[in-house]
Amino acid sequence: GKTLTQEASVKEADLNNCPSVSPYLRGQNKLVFKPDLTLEEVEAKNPKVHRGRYHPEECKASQRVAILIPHRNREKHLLYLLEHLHPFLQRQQLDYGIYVIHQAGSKKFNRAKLLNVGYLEALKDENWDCFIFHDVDLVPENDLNIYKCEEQPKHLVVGRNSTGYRLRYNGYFGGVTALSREQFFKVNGFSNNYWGWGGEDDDLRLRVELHRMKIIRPMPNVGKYTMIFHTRDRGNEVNIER
Ligand code: UD2
Ligand code: MN
Repeated sequence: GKTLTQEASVKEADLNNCPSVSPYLRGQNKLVFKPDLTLEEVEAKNPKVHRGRYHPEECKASQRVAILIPHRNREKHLLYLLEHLHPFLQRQQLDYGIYVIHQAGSKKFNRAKLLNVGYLEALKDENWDCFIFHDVDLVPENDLNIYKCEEQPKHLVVGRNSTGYRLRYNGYFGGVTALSREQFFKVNGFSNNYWGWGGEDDDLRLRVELHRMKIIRPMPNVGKYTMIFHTRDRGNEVNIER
């Protein structure tokens, strides 16, 4: 007879594709951040997540999506983001993995380089189709904001609470972006040379434009985020040479 693994892979292959629009979406959601939230609670609420990964059991997802989060010294923000992001991604019926890329030590922070590292390391696990480059402090408010890649690079943060939900400036490409494996490869990733705050997001936009790609965005009522309040971190001072 068949072994268990053979049986499982046969079943997986037999699954229908997930519908183009997930039946579990809810739209705009009111976010609540509990000050005493613990990692144990987040884990208990997500029994189907294993080592940061999940895939729908009822259907075959169209893309495998890696979420990359640059991180240092933002434990509370990370917890809030994980609490909201896991159910959010599951409602979208995605096959996903969340990677936290931590910068050790106290030298200048380099968000872009961490994300490059994340891209290369994640590809050792799985041939991910799509990468979401995700600030730790931005929580999506609307699950119609789909965490999948498109024909063109996508900027998911049209607006956030602290800027009246308007685009910060023309060409703004910071916060949360979605590029396919090929799109990110084509632009040769981020620059590794931005130490401290700022500039790396505009640099990525220029790379995208130089390769004649066009940035797309969701509708303003969909691309809404709450940025958890913070001041500038020590070790991430403004890069005056940006
Ligand atoms: C803006 C952009 C961000 C990036 C940054 C300039 C938005 C919403 N975000 O964020 O994408 O372009 O400007 O570099 O416009 N981080 C840590 N620990 C630190 C420092 C930074 O984990 O000590 C990570 C964390 O994921 C954080 C991200 O880096 O969200 C960006 O840093 P920020 O939140 O201090 O900068 P902000 O909000 O101006
Ligand atoms: Mn921030």
